[in-house]
Amino acid sequence: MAITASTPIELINAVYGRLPERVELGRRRLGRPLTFAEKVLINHLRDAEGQELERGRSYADLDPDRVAMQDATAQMALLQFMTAGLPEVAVPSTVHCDHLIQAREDGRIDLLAALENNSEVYDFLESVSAKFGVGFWKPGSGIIHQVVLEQYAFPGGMMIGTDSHTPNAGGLGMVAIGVGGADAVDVMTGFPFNVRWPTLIGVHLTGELDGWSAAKDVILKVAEVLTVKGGTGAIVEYFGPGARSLSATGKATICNMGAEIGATTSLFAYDDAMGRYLDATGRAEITTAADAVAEHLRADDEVEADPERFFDQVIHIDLSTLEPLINGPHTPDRARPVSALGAEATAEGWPLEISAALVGSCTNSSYEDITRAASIARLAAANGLTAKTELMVTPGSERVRATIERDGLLADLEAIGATVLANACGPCIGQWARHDVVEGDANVIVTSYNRNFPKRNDGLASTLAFVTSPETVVAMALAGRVDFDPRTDALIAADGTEVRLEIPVGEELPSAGFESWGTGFLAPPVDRSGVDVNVSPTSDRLQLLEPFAAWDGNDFLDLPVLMKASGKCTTDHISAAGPWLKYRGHLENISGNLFIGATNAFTGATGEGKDQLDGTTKSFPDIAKHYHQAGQPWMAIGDENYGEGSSREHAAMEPRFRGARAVLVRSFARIHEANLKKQGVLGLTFADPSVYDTIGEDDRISITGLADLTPDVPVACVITKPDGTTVTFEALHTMNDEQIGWFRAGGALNIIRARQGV
Ligand code: MIC
Ligand code: SF4
Repeated sequence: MAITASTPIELINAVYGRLPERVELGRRRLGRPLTFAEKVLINHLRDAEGQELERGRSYADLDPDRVAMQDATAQMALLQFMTAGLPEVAVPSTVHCDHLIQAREDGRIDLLAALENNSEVYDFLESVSAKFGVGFWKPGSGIIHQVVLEQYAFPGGMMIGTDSHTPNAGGLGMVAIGVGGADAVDVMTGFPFNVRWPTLIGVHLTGELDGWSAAKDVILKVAEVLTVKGGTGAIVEYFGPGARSLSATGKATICNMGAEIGATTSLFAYDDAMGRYLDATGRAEITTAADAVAEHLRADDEVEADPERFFDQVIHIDLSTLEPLINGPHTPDRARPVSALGAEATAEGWPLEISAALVGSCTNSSYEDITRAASIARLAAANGLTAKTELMVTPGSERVRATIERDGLLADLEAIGATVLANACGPCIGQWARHDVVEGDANVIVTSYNRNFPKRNDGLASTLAFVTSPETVVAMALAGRVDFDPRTDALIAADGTEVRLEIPVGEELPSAGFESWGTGFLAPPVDRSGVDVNVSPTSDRLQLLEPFAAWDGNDFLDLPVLMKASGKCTTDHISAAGPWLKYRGHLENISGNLFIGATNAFTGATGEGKDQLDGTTKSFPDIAKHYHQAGQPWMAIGDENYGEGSSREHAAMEPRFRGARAVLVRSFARIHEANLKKQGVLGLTFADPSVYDTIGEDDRISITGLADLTPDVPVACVITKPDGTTVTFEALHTMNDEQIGWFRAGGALNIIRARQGV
């Protein structure tokens, strides 16, 4: 299998070759027409005849066409792969270096600094990729999802990626699912990808976007309707005439941010816009191949005619009536029209002044996005205006960056004061050396990113982050205030004249084509026998993994509650990013961030609680370390949608490493629940959510009957209060037989190892 910088047409022909037959089989088995997502899934089933297909219940074994990993998660994924005893990966896989570049000065200088500061990790990733036959995209080549969209995604394909925004590739009609590293290891070792057969949410789009409304507003609207947990377990399929009116990159923005509603993935059917994007990115042969099977790369006609019959839920959005929206702070489902933000900010006591404005990220840095944003900047500069706040741009890939530079668009943005950062995640994931504000300074930032959890961008709890489209970010940067509606309000130039912004003008694709491309990709060598992978035993960035111990067969008795989280507890709260990203390859060191962002439900404090062994108050990671050293197993309690956000399996591996036996919550986000299962931690939900309230700081909890763990059968639990009284309750789990096996083995990787005989 040659690992190349793009998906070989032979692979696509093989997928399309079996598609008509699989679609027929799917229609026969389900006895009805199919949605597009169903066609793609059925075409990737390992056992298309035998697999149970009960929505929201059956676990399905699928064979994705490829795996993509970004540097911050690839380290742990590949450290796990290394322990599995295989000579090479079983499916085409790539690593993308994008998360570890810190925004400090500008793109060029920051990239050089990153190459130096992260050399040990980059060398590891490059050599481990070379050793096991993985394609390697060097730092500076771009953000994983943008590079995948430009190079690898294809309509009707299926992939997994160790990043929650992998569904970005749904913009090119791919079923692309974000997973933890252990899931990637399954697929890279030749096992199927196992996921719940999804429920289906249909989003019927009519009308066309106009004025200041952008693709971003579609997903901000959907997130407002569905909330951060409304997509859990579902694939969101967009369809209708409005869907066909959107560019492929606009579709990608919408699918990307489907992660924010917890969806398994989101996708659009193949259409002309996708064909145009494939052609523009040098993949006309894929367009030809897709055109030949186009009828199977969309839902059957009956679906669009009568969607309620086929989807579990249908949302109708008329794009012509969609207003420009902005969401935040702290949660991606809190949207309102841009025009209403000023009043809300005043009522809430949020600052009206903006301290920084950021454009780009994997979500919104397409050619179309930047042309729209630059059109605003050009008009402003021509009228003597500059941004009233710091303005930064993170291009999604070197290909986009070089193209927008060539076409003068970066110059337009720089003319109003923008700084162009590296083609990397940067401030989107806390890689931002920010000096203008400190903790406690209430300040507002606006971004065209996707997440706005507290502390995410700059590590400061006092920063309030709002998410909107790139063009609205630029308009707000020019105003320097959130109470500015670019459609109705005027800006005042230095000479006192009033300037009104015009409607942004975008170009879907560069008329002169994309800049040529080629730098940044390293194919693995043909002869890999001489490649050494070095992990220094004294490194503080990398640490080889020791297998976790198998379950000892005993019930979990009298576990202390190390942490009971109140309210939102995302993976950013459980395992912070920013400065901690440097330890992503060192399980022991990164465990120093365990739960530091979580709100202690007993005290309201952040990141600290009571050590039950010595009665003192300590940081959560210190308590975990103490319990670990003392051999004291423990558990954690969480609220709704626990583990929302990132795919980072560190949020499951750290508790596992420190001795957590169970995590008991009101509800889980999908990827995090899967990550806990994979690592052998019991993920439980309260059968009666009100039991959450009865758990006290000094209570102990026993989880019993574990020898008889059975799918669909609740687990019996007992709370023992400090005065000896007890409360019994039931907890639910979603493990099937195979997953119960992972728990018993002490993690799924131990099963792979056993099968490989290591
Ligand atoms: C994110 O956007 O939160 C990240 C950083 O890309 C994560 C991955 C990670 O934590 O490494 C994600 O989305 O999965
Ligand atoms: Fe990177 Fe941000 Fe995209 Fe995550 S959401 S992949 S941190 S740019």
